[in-house]
Amino acid sequence: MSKHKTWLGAVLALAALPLAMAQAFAEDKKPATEGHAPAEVKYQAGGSPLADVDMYQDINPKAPAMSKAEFDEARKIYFERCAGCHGVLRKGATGKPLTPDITIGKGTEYLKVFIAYGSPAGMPNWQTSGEMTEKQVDLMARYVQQTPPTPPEYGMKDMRSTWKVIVPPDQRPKKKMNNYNITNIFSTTLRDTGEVALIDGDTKKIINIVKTGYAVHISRLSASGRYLFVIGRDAKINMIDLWMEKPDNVAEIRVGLEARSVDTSKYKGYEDKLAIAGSYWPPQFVIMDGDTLEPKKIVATRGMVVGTQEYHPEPRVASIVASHFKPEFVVNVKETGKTLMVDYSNIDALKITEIGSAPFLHDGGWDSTKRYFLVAANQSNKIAAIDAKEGKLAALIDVGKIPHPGRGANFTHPKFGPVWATSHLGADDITLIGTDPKGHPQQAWKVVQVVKGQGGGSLFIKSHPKSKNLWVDTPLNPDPKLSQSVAAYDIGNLDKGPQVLPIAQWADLKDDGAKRVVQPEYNKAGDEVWFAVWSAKNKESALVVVDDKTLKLKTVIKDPKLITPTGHFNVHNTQHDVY
Ligand code: DHE
Repeated sequence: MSKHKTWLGAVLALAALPLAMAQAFAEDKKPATEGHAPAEVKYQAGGSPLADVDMYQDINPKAPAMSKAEFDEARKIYFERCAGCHGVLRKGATGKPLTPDITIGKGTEYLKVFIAYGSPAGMPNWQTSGEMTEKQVDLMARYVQQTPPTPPEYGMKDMRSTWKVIVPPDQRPKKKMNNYNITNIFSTTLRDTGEVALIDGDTKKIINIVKTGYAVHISRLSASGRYLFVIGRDAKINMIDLWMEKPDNVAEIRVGLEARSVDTSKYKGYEDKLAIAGSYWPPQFVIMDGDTLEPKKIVATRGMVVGTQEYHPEPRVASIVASHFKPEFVVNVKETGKTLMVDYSNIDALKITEIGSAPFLHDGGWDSTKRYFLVAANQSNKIAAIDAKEGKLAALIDVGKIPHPGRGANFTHPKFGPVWATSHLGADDITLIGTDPKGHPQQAWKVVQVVKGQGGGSLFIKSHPKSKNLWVDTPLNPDPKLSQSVAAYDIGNLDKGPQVLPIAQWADLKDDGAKRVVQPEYNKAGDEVWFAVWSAKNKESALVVVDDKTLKLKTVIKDPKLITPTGHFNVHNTQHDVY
């Protein structure tokens, strides 16, 4: 059934509701998710590891009755399906706030309709899409009227109890013990098995499959390129030593209950000294020892939102990068819209410069000089350019709907000089921003060109200093033709439009299914581009390697162990922030 029809159904059903409820509904026509693309809503509504965590719960006498078993089932569904948009404490993020002061007034019948049929603003139609039963919808309608259960805090004692040094530094190799060209290894996320595949970029052979956290998210490299850090959504960090005969885990820790980001110190004199991870829950970041992961300093990110200066109880830590200009970590806090420049030169007297831009900060990357960090404030449709040298906001730039750059792409535009580019989840725009205030002051921090992409639902864009191409994926576009292909643009002639490569078709997989083509990533030499063809857990997936010069298929990497590959991170390019 189309979204339109389901919405009509909802309106008809609403007509049967008492007048007061319908009025409440009419006043409620501007939900927080207004205008959000279905791709974006689906993307945010990923499962949270908090589903299985014990939480404090009080009883609200005004809320409808629920048995303990019903409450537990509903809580699990909430954290698996709803928390990504509505927030852990239901205070609202991409989705509307769902706190009892709002929901009790609306009542169970109203809420049931909303959950079952969704809204044109982006709330999924959980029942009519078949994803929830009528019984589950009733359960959820009653659940969101209860006081939101609060997950526990997670401090130093908890971290230390999970911290394991598997191979202590003095027992690790003194030199590289393998013959791999480790600078060209790829760390590929195997999302649903909680593992990464380490793949030799030269031979395309799997070196090792390493156990990591749940729904593993990203990999980052230490400044020296020796250690690989992997973080799972369950906030588990694995530290892998690439010098070992067979690279494997040497340390691990759980830094929270839910997380997405990790990085390590890269400033001269601090190489490999410290690591940092940010968590979604609790809202905080932790600085750790760079060769053992021993937790040293935890800093909360709760505080005021930029602009409104209202308190937010759960500002999640999104992207983190290490500055090349100062001994600083650049920590981007989603809900408050603040970038924290965390000076790690003395963590006992920590100095933090707080730079406000716009909510909700998500992902981003350096410009080609690595002085400016460009981060997407995705729900604000803006890119914030942070000047890491001066420690201030260089500019806040309006772009298309829901920018999602990954780390973005840097290249020299034939007319406008150095630019950084982002694609979008909610629009088919590829937006190019001038990044050279000295050489091209007219263009600096301005949108110099918007190139037409294949469609919305894009997550990642990539180029390489040695390449003449710009690659843009569209894995969340509802049209399989787009989600299963990738667009390659000639940087010298962007107006010509892209050459579209049928990557999923080239993978020649034996099963049907989503086969989303996700995240272009270059090899070290910059002459190959790797893509994941991401199928469901029980279906065949692959990595497809394309020749960057000829745009022809080079290799397909298949293995029964390559289950749900998504992101992949080349050691050299990740270590040196090349993109
Ligand atoms: Fe990601 C980066 C959060 C869903 C693949 N993702 C990031 C970053 C954040 C983030 C904050 C930046 C980390 C950094 O740079 O330090 N991602 C989230 C979510 O909150 C979200 C929307 C929902 C969720 O439940 O996690 C989400 N992400 C996804 C996916 O569904 C993707 C496509 C597949 C997967 O593996 O889960 C996905 N995210 C990635 C990848 C990167 C990433 C590959 C790193 C990009 C890069 O080039 O650095």
